[in-house]
Order: sequence, then C-alpha cells, then structure tokens
Amino acid sequence: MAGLSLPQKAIPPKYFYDAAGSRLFERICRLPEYYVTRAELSLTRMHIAAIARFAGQGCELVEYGSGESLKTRLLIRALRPAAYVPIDISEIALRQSTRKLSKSFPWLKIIPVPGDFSRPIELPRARAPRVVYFPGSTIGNLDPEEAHAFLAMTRDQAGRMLVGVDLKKDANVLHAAYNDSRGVTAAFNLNILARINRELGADFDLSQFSHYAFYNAAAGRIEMHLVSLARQRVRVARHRFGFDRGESIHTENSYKYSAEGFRALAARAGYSGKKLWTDRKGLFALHGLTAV
Ligand code: AVJ
Repeated sequence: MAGLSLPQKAIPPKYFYDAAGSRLFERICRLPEYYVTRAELSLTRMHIAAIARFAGQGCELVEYGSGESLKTRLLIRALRPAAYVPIDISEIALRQSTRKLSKSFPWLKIIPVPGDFSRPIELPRARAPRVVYFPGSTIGNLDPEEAHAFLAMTRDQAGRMLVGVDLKKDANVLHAAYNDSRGVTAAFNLNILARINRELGADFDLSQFSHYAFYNAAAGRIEMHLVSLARQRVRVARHRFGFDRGESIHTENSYKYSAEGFRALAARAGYSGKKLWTDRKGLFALHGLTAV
C-alpha cells in the first residue's frame, strides 16, 4: 500500500517469491538469454578448490536467499561444512530445498531459517567459524545504501563472505537477459499482481499491464516495471489506486558492479576484498571478502 501510494509507484522485489514466483524464477535461471546463473555456476565449478580453501573446511555456511540452493551443492561437497544455515523469504522453497539437500547430503546438519533479510535476522548460535554465502547477485536488488547496510550486518555475523555480483557489460546483453523471447521474465514480473489479487483481495487486470525492463546506465542497473496500458483504477483491499496510461509500477532494480566498484562498496562496510573469481567470458564475479 505504501509503495503504490508513492509518486513513482513501487513494489519491493522480495514479493516476487511466492510459490509460483519462485518456480518462475527457477525457469528464468535456465533461459538461454539469462547468462547470470550459468556464468556463476561455471566460475564456481572452475574455481571450487580455491573457493573452498578461502571459506575454510568445516566452517558454518550461512546462505542468504538460498532458493533452490543450486550453486551451494558444489560448495557443500567441497567444504564439508559443520552446518548449513539457509535463509529464505519463501518458506515453501526453503522446505523443498532442505528436503532435497538432506537426501543428497545425509551427513549435513541443516538449520533452515525462514526470514526476510531486509531486516536484521537473528541467527542460531555458531557451531564453527562462520562464512556468509550470498550468491546469485541477489545483492543487486538492493540500492547501494541498502547493500551497505546489509554488508555491515553480515560483517558482524561472520569473518568471511562469498558474494556473487553481476558485472557491468554490454547493455544489449543485459537487455536480452531481462526481456527473454519466451516471456518467462514477463510472467515473473506480472505474477506479483496475481499475488496481490489473491492475497490482498485486489482486482488488477493482468492484461492491462505490460512487462518493461531496461538498462539505466547512469544508475548502473536494470529496472523492471509494470506499465499500465490504459487509464484505469484498481482496488486493493479497501484502497483505490489510479493509473494513467503509460504510468508504471517499479518492481525491481538489478545493480551491476565493476570489480573495483563492488570492492569499494564492501570496503565502506568494513570488508577487505581478498579474492575475485570470474567466469571465462567475464560476465559474473564472485568476491571473497574478509572482515577487517
Ligand atoms: C535474483 C535478483 C539476482 O536481478 O537478475 C531475474 C532476479 N529478475 N530476472 C536478477 C531477476 C528478472 C535476479 N536476482
């Protein structure tokens, strides 16, 4: 309600991930245009020994926004952590991934924590030196001030952090990744309106909104919007919101950072950038940070 009342209407991207949204996101990760997941998987495979050495065998692995924990499997195999603490806003995704992981790794102690990491989260007591794992460029959803606050929070929780960050690149490549030819990203974006209809009792007509994503070079981010195709009024619970034709709801930012740019941000939060791994095509970066 607060976001829809702003002059530039906005909905935080964390609301994408209901059960249907989490499934759509998993489909995005397999799209030919969405290089992000493949690039990160490939760099993780390529450098897994060095990454595990940096994290430290037998550590406690805490993952924010774990989702289906795809890349984490590689890390768990190489690291043999004392415990794995996945944190996710979607309880269903968390339950499913915990079940699957405990089948693959029966020796692994898994402590799932359902939660929204845009607010401080209390972690169970540490069983071993902690490493925070934050892959997938989820940090790109936060604006630089929020990213700073998040890094400062993890800085107090763990001595080391592994964070996956999407690199700046050709705007055409970025554009294709967020405007896929199969329309899965569009469905993912529009699903947030279906969710509002269902959970808040609203009457968004999904055929009257369209997916719009572009690279904002000045801000260094992809922006996703839902654009109203007509002048219309929408009811959400007891509230009414007016839309002009062409007016949008801003649903996501996805910031892209150069290696140096991200290191500077991490330094401001008390981390020193110790390691940097990238894939062969230079699309994606994994930073190894240590608390100073
Ligand atoms: C999960 C935030 C990393 O920004 O690329 C994918 C979400 N949005 N396609 C991203 C997303 C549209 C994704 N993150």
